[in-house]
Amino acid sequence: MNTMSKITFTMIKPEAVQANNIGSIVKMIEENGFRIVAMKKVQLSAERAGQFYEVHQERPFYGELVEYMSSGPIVAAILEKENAVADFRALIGATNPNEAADGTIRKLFAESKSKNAVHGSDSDENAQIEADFHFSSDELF
Ligand code: IDP
Ligand code: MG
Repeated sequence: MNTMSKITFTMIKPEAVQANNIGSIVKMIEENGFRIVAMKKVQLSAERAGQFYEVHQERPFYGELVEYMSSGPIVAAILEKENAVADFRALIGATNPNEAADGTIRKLFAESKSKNAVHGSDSDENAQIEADFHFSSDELF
């Protein structure tokens, strides 16, 4: 287990990809000191999206979330930085863009609480699980 929190996992969500915001979001990620270890554009099946968000399966928005996250391509990436998980959560802002701080990715690019532009891991353990879910070791650089 890496106690330095060197990596986090992110997805640029379907509405942000659809709105041609991949470049703007990646620019903010790099300008804030994150190194891109791996990155790819993929479309998740409903089954894969459901597996990814399995921890939320009892929440009322689970069905909507799975449908949304499989509705179009996403960009998945592994990011490296000291304190990566906490620093990336700070960069993306609150889940609800109406509550996100000025200058955060969600404040700038999110449409709503559900269509909120980006995912960010919430712990070192989940960052590793999520990275492993999307990437194999030969895709990491
Ligand atoms: P987070 O992405 O900020 O960590 P979580 O509570 O882990 O937020 O929720 C996962 C995702 O589920 C959110 O990013 C958002 O897309 C969606 N979501 C969260 N809460 C709601 C809600 O109340 N209504 C609809 N979608 C929601
Ligand atoms: Mg979360």
